[in-house]
Amino acid sequence: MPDVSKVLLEEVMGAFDFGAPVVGAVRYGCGHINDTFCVHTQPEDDYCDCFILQRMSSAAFKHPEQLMSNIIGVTEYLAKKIEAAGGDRSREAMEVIRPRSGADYYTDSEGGAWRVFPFVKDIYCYQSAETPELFEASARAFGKFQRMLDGYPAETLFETIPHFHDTEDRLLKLKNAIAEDKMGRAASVQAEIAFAMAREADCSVALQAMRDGILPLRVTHNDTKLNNVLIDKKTGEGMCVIDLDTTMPGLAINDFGDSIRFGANHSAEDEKDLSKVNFDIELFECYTRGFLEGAAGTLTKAELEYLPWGAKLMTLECGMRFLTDYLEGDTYFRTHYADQNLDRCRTQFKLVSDMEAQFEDMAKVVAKFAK
Ligand code: ADP
Ligand code: GN1
Ligand code: MG
Repeated sequence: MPDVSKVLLEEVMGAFDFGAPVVGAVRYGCGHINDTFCVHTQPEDDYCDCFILQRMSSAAFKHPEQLMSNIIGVTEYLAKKIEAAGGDRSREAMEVIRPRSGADYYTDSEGGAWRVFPFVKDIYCYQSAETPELFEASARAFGKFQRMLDGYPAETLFETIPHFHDTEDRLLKLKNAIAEDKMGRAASVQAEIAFAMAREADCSVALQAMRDGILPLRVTHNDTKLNNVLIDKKTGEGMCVIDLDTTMPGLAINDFGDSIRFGANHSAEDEKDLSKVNFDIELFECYTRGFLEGAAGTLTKAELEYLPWGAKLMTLECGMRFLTDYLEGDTYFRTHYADQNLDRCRTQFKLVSDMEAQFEDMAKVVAKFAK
C-alpha cells in the first residue's frame, strides 16, 4: 500500500462530516493490516472529540463494498440485540459513519477505500495480556460475540478473504512461495520450512472435521487478537469487539484458537529471544473459562473437544502466513523492520512446539470447564 500523503488525508477527511472542525489526524494503533488514523475535532462549546478513520488494506481486501456490507449488517444486528438487553450501543458495538455521499465508504482519488467509526472512549486496548483477569475478560467478550451472532443469517455474509482460515490452502500458498522464492530467501529459512512441512497432516484436522459434519460453520470473527477487543477502563470488562473485517462463516474453534495464539504467552509476536516465548497453560485456562462463560452453551460437544486443536492450528497457520509473506517480500502484513515477519514466524512455531508438548494438559483444562 502506498503511504498516505497529507494532501490525500485532507481529501479523505473532507469527504466525511465529523460534526465539528477537524483539528488534526495522527496514525493510531498497532494493527498489521489497515491504515488507521485518529481524527481529532474541536466542537465550538464542548470537549474535543475523536474518530477512527481507516483505509482498508487493498492487499488484504479485494472487495471493500462486500466488506462494508458485512460490517454494516453485523453491527446493526448487534446494536438491536444490545439495545434490547438495555446496553449502550454506542460503546458496545461499532457503528459506521457514512461519508457525505451517503455511500458505505469513501473511494479516494487514488482508488483507496476509507471508512469512519466513532472512537470508543474510556477504554484500554492491550497488546499483551498484562493480567490473567484482563485475558479472561477478553475471552468473555469474544465468547459473547460468538453467542450474539448465533442467529445471524450467515448466507448474507460475503467471504471477505477467500480461504482465510483454510489451513490446507495456507500450506499450499507457502509451498508456492518456496517454489517461487522471489526474494531469494528460502535457503535461509530451511528450518522454518521443515517445521511447517512436518505438520502437513495437522493442517487438515479441523477442515476434515468440518467436511465430515463434526464441526459446524458459524458466524465467527476470525481475527480475535487481544487488541481487537476494547476493554472498559472502569470495569475492566470487554466493552466492544472491533476489527470486524473478517467476520464471516467460520469455525468457533478458530476464534478461540487465535486468541490463545496471541495472548496465552508473555512475549511480543515478534520477540527475537525465543527463550522468552512460552505458551502459558494458566492463561490458557483463564481464556477457556472466560470464552465458555461468554459463549454460554453455544458450543457443541465436538467443538469443545476440538478447542486445543483450534489453538494449535491457528498458531501454526499464522506462523506459515508470516513465513509466506517473508518469502514473498513482506507485502501483506505491515512490517517495521527487515525480517520482522521471520521473527513473527519463529515465535508462532515456538508456541506450536510448546502446545504440542502440553496438548493433553490443554484437553484436561477444556474438559474441566466443558461440563
Ligand atoms: P487492523 O485490521 O489493522 O488491525 P483495527 O480495526 O484493528 O485495524 O484497528 C487498529 C487499532 O485501532 C485497534 O487495535 C485499536 O487500538 C484502534 N481502534 C480501532 N477501532 C477503534 C474504535 N472504534 N475506538 C477506539 N479504538 C479503535
Ligand atoms: C492481522 O488486522 P490485525 O492486525 O488485527 C491479520 C490476522 C493475523 C494477525 C497476526 C485480516 O490481524 O489474520 O492473525 O494480523 N488480519 C488479517 O497478528 O489478515
Ligand atoms: Mg486489528
